[in-house]
Amino acid sequence: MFVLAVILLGAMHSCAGEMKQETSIGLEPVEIKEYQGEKLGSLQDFRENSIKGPQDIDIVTYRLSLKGLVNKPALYTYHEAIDKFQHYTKLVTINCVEGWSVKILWEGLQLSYLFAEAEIKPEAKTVIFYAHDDYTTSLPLQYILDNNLLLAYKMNSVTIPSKNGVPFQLVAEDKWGYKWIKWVTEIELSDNMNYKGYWETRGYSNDAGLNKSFLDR
Ligand SMILES: Nc1nc2c(c(=O)[nH]1)N[C@H]1C(S)=C(S)[C@@H](COP(=O)(O)O)O[C@H]1N2
Ligand SMILES: [Mo]
Repeated sequence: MFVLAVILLGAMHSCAGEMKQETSIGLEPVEIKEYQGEKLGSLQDFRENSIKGPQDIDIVTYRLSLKGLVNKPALYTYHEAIDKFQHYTKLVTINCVEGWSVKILWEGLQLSYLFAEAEIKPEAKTVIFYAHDDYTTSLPLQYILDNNLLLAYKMNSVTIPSKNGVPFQLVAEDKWGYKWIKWVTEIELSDNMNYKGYWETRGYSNDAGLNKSFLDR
């Protein structure tokens, strides 16, 4: 059922007009509005401010790469990644430095399991993420492990729409929105603790803790 929905969604992208009719008959996933008594934000609440605008990713040719300081580099198709690892849900709010925030129920893979599968080398200290729009960011390996960070493919029970980062968006809880990289294509284990991503090289704090100013001083 899920696989079918994804195939139909994929097809919808390429031949919008005809397929739309089909997906609305029972298969269209519905965004949930509440979770365990808590009111959720909506996908409509996000403001699109990505560096190159929404990306159009072909889920059929898409690959997720795990590389760098690992014994077993890996290359997964969308379905391989989703089928191989256990799924987790988390209720987390994303906060953009522009002053808006959205509380979303995220569903995704736990990065620590992808790392375990790739067999991280002891020298690895930092995780660098690369996206389809050439956006990059990084986070300390320890922070990712301590917080069981998710690589999400669903938000509010629907597959992440392309504008919001299909196929994967990082749920970087307790960090400002610019750490929540969308359209993730590559994950590199590195020993470079000073690596700076797109916004970090433009003056935003590399720590990006929500409890601090995002301006690097
Ligand atoms: N690939 C990519 N990921 C990105 C960005 C981007 O420009 N490109 N912008 C970041 C910023 S600044 C924020 S606040 C969040 C916003 O998520 P949204 O675009 O889904 O609202 O995405 C982050 N992830
Ligand atoms: Mo942001």
